[in-house]
Amino acid sequence: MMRRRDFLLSSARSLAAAAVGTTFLSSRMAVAAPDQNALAGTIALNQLGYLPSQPKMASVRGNAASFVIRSAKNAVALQGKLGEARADAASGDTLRSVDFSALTKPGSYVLELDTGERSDAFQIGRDVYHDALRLAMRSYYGQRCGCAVDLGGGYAHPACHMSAGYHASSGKSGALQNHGGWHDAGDYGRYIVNAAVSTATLLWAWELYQPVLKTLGLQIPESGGKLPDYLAEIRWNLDWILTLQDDDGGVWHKQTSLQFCGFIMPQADTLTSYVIGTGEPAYKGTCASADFAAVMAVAARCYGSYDSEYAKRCLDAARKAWAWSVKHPDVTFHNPPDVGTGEYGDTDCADEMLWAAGELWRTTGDDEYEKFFASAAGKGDEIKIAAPDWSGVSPLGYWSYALSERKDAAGLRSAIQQATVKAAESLVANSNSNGYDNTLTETDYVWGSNGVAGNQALLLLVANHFHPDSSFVHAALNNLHYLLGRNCFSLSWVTQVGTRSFQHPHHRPSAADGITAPWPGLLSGGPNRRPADPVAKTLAMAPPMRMYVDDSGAYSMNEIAINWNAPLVFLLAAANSL
Ligand code: 9MR
Ligand code: ZN
Repeated sequence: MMRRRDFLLSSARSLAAAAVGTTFLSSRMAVAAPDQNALAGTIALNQLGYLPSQPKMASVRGNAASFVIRSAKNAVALQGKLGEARADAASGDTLRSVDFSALTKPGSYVLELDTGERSDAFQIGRDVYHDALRLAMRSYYGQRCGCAVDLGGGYAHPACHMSAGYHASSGKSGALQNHGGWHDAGDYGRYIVNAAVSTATLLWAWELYQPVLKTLGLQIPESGGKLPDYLAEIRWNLDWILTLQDDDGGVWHKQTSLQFCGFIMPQADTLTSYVIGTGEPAYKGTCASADFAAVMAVAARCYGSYDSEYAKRCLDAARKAWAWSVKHPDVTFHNPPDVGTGEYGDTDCADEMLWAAGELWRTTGDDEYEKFFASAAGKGDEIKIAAPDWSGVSPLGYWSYALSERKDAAGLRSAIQQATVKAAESLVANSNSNGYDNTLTETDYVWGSNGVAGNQALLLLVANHFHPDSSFVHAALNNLHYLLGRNCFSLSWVTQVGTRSFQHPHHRPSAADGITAPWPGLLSGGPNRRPADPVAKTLAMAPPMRMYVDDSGAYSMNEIAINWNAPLVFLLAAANSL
């Protein structure tokens, strides 16, 4: 749960950012501080549009007083007044809202203000988010490592990172035959902690929104095989995760090069990809092993009806990783001295253990796991629920326990549900108290704040599962609207989704492929009130939502990552199930 505070960001990382294609970077470096206000328009709404039966709200900066919604034939479909002006602290904007929920007829529309300003066209329809779901999920195929990838449109690369070896910190030496998994983010590293959380989030979406995900076509090499595309794509990552388990059951922390490579295509990165460990016995780490146990326990549930042998393999691996974690409950990971790639450092693995126990119990019903869970869990009011993230996974443990249909001998289910509902209510209150109606508070604008928005939506949707409440669903959808354009930049933070989407992710293939538009379906990390890279640090300090720039060098604001896309897929799966 506790992150290692690594304020000293690896200099290698900064160098990597500086290695962006020279013309591109030098032209950008010639300009002074990037202007984070430059992107703002006047109307901010979900650029894809809205579901017919759900609320439809836009936020407007400036002095408009009334609006009309025009149909594709320019007819007035609805008209009305804007809400009272209110100051929004997160952005510094003064905003009025436009409520056009009364319009339910499917079609293409434009929002027009009495000031003459018009939005881009948006849709009302039941399938408005279907393509976004497909692209956000298909982006994982684009992140595949160790095989050729071809998304079409030139977004392609031959097999990458095939040469692997054991780093001395792993307790082993020599070469290793393994490849696969998903590149973590804009870099080409693969990290068990983050891979496990991301993969489990996607599998959770499968468990809750299966009808929509079962038929989702992803055009991947496995399409047409025995698994639905959704599970086939996820299996690609599970298979690599399995290779990082040692014979004794423990799991190494990560597999990366020693330092980040430059801004080159993956196949051009010939650095050896090392299995990296803690540098001293037992070499594997507790957080990685417990997260591994958790995701493999989830996988055992999801794949059983398609491939019972694979499900058994996942469960056996989960049990072994669990046993190792119980024997080694507090082996934390820090980068060895010669390694400068992402750390995913976490000094407390108790929440990872709780999560693994919850998932293993849900999958198997074995006493051992329930006993551990009951003794590690808070009781009653002590159960604190907040949105999960890569370093804080206790909510996933609690929810897994509470979602199980097994007899609740420990008597915790209702306390977990109540704590979750309480957390959801406070997110709804946040959403009601700011001008863009998202659930973020000012301190939530951290590195990966768009992932926070996604995970808060996930919390709301789980709460809605325990205790159906339309305000939970509305608040979750508000975060989708925020990510797709209802924000202070009127920018969609998903590449190639929406009419004005961000263009310059910190994503090596997008920068190095010679194609102008970035790879599709990727969620930007988003605003970060604590700039932590050389480009971000040139920004003028501003309210937290404004601490963002669409620049591929700004990795603390504009990187993409598998753990941010996963709650987006979850949210889109929910939105497509309404
Ligand atoms: O998402 C991580 C964020 O919470 C941390 O503050 C940040 C700095 O340690 O690292 C982020 O994770 C990065 C990882 O270390 C390497 N791959 C890219 C990830 C996203 O920026
Ligand atoms: Zn690769």
